[in-house]
Amino acid sequence: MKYPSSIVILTGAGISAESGISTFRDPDGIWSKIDYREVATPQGFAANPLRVHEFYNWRRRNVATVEPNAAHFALGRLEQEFRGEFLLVTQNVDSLHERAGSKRLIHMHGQHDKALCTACEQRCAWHGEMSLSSQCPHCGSVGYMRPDVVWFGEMPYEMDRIYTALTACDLFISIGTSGNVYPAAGFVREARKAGARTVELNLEPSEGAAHFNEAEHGPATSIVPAYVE
Ligand code: BJW
Repeated sequence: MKYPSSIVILTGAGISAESGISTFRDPDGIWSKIDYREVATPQGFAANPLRVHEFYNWRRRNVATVEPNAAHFALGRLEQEFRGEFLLVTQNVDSLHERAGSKRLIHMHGQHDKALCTACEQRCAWHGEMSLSSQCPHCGSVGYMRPDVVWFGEMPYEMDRIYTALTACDLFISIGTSGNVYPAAGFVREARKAGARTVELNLEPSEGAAHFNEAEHGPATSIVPAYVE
């Protein structure tokens, strides 16, 4: 294989699974126990904001107890050592990539350790519990805070930057994502249109498996370090 000059990597919940964070659509995943319409849509938040706060408070507490794994660290080292263009796009709202050293990183579905004020539309760091009486540190409004995450029906973040990188990359690697959620699930086709080599590293073939030139199947902590190092 020709040495790549520009790499885009997409990650999903599967890369954090071995750190102890649940995926969404695996048999014991979050959506097998909780209706996504109640906790991951603007309509669910409007109907029952307390339920949504409780869900993300639980997720925040859980992430505080886990560590990045060998796959996160392998991507951190790859970014440091790779001499070309590099962009890591994660759908995950946890902070395990940055804790493993990743810097050129986009959280396209937001971050649960950030909050968004729906009154003034400013963002801020948020590490503790969020409740109906949470106050915005910018405008002082009470009761307008929400987790800074992207729910179904909302526009994922930094799409222009992501598509620009996809159309210029010559290697696209998708790691630990089921390929069910758009627009992320369509990135492999964008990268192929741009002439990139496309690689899937996942426990099992994803929904978009047919669009990849190459695939390795197995746990991320084994196949990611083996592939990138
Ligand atoms: C392992 C492993 C191990 C396990 N090692 N692997 C067509 C085009 C555009 C949009 C749509 C469309 N059709 C429908 C839509 C709308 C919708 C959508 O996609 N719906 C589908 C369900 C059909 N999309 C949206 O609404 C998005 N917005 C949008 O489209 O705006 C308009 C727009 C259009 C065009 C261009 C640009 C914009 C927003 C989607 C927001 C998703 N939000 C969530 C919640 C975020 C906050 C939170 O975390 O709570 O994001 S839902 C959830 O799914 C979360 C994830 O990031 C996302 C993806 O899940 P992921 O990461 O793939 O996890 P799993 O569980 O599905 O898969 C895990 C995989 O890992 C599995 O394959 C396992 O095998 C594997 N695995 N253990 C390696 N140890």
